[in-house]
Amino acid sequence: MEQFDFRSMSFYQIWIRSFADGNGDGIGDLYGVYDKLEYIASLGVDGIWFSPIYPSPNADYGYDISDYRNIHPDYGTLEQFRKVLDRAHGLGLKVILDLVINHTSDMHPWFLESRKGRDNPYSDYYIWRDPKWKGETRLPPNNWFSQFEGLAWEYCPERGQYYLHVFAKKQPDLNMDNPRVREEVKGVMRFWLDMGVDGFREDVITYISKHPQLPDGIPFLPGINGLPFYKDGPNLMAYLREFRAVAREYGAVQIGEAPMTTVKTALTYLTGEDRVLDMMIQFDTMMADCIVTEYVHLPFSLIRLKRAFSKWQKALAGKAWNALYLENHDHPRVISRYGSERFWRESGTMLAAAYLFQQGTPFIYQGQEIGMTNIRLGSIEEYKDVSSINAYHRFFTHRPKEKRLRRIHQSSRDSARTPMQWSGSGFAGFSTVQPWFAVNPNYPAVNVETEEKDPQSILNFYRKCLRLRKSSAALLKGDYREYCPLRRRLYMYERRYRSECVLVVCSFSAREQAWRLPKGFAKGSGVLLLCNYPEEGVPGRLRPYEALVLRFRASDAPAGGPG
Ligand SMILES: [Ca+2]
Repeated sequence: MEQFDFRSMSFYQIWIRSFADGNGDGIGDLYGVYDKLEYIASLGVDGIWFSPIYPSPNADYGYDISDYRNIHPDYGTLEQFRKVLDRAHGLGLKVILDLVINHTSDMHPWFLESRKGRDNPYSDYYIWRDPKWKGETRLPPNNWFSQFEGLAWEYCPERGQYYLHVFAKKQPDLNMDNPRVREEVKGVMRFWLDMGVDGFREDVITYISKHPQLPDGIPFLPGINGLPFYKDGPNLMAYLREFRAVAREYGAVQIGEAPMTTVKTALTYLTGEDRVLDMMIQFDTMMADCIVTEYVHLPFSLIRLKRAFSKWQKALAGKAWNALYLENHDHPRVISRYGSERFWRESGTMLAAAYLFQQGTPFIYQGQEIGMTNIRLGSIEEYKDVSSINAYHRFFTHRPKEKRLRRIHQSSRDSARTPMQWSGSGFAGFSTVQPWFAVNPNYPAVNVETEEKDPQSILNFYRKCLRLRKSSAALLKGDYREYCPLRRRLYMYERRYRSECVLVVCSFSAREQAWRLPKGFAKGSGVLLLCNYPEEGVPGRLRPYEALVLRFRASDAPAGGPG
């Protein structure tokens, strides 16, 4: 079946537990989602990506699945999901589910069987290895660390073997080399595609094929020392081809999450006759204020961000398609990172313009469109996320508590997981009872209801941007070109298609700064399509975090191909 036109679309990501509580138990659910579908459609997006909604013990909030073919009882039922799906389709929204097949929950029936012994039908569904012995001491099969907590191996006395978990202990890695496991994956895909789901976002999909020997990793790289032996493994392409064949029958779209991937590697999956993925979620644009993960913090560098933006824009140009995002459930809020909480509205709107007009399909994470910011909880006990809690207890333990907590404030994924702020009333209108997780105290000012009424709000700016993107061939399919890449506080890029040229100018500064049209643009010929300040400014000066979007005829713009 032919694929739908995902390139002209944009998607809204729902992390359901914190989106909207429809049945009054303090937990977001599909009843709440159902009630908010009109709101989502009103943003101008064309689809929804649901982070996992399946049964899960929530060791990693849904990314530890215990049943691939059902809905978590906290979130509703299959029947309610069908209602959401039908209504979403009725509103013209595609629905994409998270496919998490690198690992399951340790409570998945497959694992419960697998751990029992070496001779049952599920014995080889996971990656089991014998211990290494050093005299009387039992050691794990290799020195890999888990990305979430401690070593990547957990001993199971029942089997007398270790199982591999690249993430949390309660997330055993599936053995994708077992053809039966791959058949299970295909069965799961068909189950949801038959129901009418339009595609999948595939969690850490580049990790599913492990090096057959599982050799020791570099010892001094905590967290990711085994990465070279489980990322882009020898059989990955073959397995992705198998899954692609299923998706192709349905015209389903596949978006692969690929931590630490390079453009060169990404292109192998995104191009060629047997293109196995439609888009990839790269992490480079999340690294402008950190190294490898947010927990290793650096001051924000616009140069680094621009380099990441332009690297992907150029490398994929004419060959493949980008997935654009600045936020998701795995990263702190972008205003608190790359913008300014002091210039909250200005930087929140500017950041929208900085990425929504690039080449690619934009993803907007729940709450991003109203400018939600990081939460700063008073103690580590109030945090919920396994990786945040582990980072606090494991690293920099010699430092005073306040400093360690400040690091969590900066880096925790939990900042993306506070309840969605719908209104200024109790619990931010998310629920009628105490929500499962802390509400950001800024909700009386930052919420949907207030921003609906304000034409200058971040919310309405997102709407304007998405509408503009849809109406412009240059923004949808034009070439990308960056100007003044060395300016430390200014990001300027152009999109051009045939006679239309759109120039996007973004200030990343809390102060006024000078700017001028790049050489070759005819002065006074640009039409201002969008600005994030209500009043007109002074020519040649950008106000704090100002964003301008200007349209030119290509004949009034500099010649030359995209640089
Ligand atoms: Ca609920």
